[in-house]
Amino acid sequence: MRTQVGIVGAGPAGLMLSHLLHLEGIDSIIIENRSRDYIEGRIRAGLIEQWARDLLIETGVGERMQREGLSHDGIHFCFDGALHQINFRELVGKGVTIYGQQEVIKDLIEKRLADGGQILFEVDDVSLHDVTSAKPKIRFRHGGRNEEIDCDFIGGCDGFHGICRPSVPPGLLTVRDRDYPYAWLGVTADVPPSTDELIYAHHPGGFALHSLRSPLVSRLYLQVAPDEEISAWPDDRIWAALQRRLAVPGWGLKEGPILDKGITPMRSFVSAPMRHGRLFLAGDAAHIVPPTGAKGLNLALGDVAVLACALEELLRGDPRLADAYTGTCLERVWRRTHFSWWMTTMLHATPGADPLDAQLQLAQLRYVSTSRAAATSLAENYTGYPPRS
Ligand code: RFL
Ligand code: PHB
Repeated sequence: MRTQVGIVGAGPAGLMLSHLLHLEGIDSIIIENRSRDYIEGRIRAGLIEQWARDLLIETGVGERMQREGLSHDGIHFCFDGALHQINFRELVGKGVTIYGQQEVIKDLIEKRLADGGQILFEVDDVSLHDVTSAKPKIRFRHGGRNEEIDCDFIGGCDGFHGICRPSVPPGLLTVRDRDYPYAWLGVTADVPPSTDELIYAHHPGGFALHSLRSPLVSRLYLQVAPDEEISAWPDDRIWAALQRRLAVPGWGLKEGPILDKGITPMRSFVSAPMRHGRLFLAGDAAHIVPPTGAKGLNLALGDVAVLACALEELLRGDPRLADAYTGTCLERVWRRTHFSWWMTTMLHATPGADPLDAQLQLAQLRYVSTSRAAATSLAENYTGYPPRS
């Protein structure tokens, strides 16, 4: 097989990269180790920044999101037993959209296939070869056969546990990372949301988040220990903890059947450079943020918006954007890594922390909820801004 850009991974990064390249007349093949059903059903992020929403609409994959996505103008913090609203629209003139990542995936797959794009699902044994030569190759098994894609460039979009980042010789990568001493237990519940906007709760018993997926479906998260087993959390224990952590006089959390539950570790991770020869890493393959700032999906889309322009120029013979790729992306990545770390440390109960820490968290929460200057900074970071390339 031969293509201009071989892409490993059909997550938001890989699919959007392929879509943007197609719009510039550049062909690509995506290989994905899971089935289409699996990736279309995998529940993950739900929050799309305004510029990312605009990008999906402008490039022709935002129609269903415009119909079914929920526009939010702000969020609530819950602490000291009360809700405190931060109104982004009023502060920075922008909002966010709630639309499940798996819905973005479905829309992108449908569009890629309608445009004649090639996505090979359920591939195995993927390996990269000759990435520093002019003729890089991707080898894999598909349908019981050994296959090879010859390409000009490789998009390494295979997420945190993929093979692309480990294909860079270890001595060439600098990694900065932190594992947080907690995880999130996330549930999707068949019950109308009890809130119009997301609620981020700080509570001595641990963080909780009330998000949503539609007018009929709620999405909720609880801070748990990093080594917690899901079997230790039957549904009634989950609801009891959510009721305790989200308790506000005069407001009630509605309960319903839990459709899906899982535990996600919390981690900050940035690896640099994001390019090695003709391999370009994008999205979770290069960096991870804890989900408290709702940045991971948006960062993945930002990387590939930069990468698509860089590859287009490179194929025309101009290397400048490609040479700047790591620097351009990492500037945004570090800003969002900081914001995600800040939200995370402000909102979670750290096991064994000095009582002083809890008071500092509350002081910070009261400050962002009452100071227009502090709230504006939060709003600017939360609603995000487009990548520049
Ligand atoms: P993905 O989505 O992990 O996609 C990588 C794809 O590559 C495939 N793959 C391979 N394919 C071929 N060969 C191999 N060897 C392969 N190895 C892996 C995988 O099957 C997969 O299909 O990475 P990408 O595209 O970089 O996208 C990143 C986002 O998925 C991620 O950052 C977000 O989901 C993070 N995140 C959130 N981000 C937001 O912007 N807003 C949110 O509200 C938000 N909430 C969340 C989140 C992530 C969560 N979890 C479960 C990690 C909430 C949660 C709970
Ligand atoms: C979600 O709806 O899944 C979600 C929303 C906001 C976050 C994290 C996850 O910060």
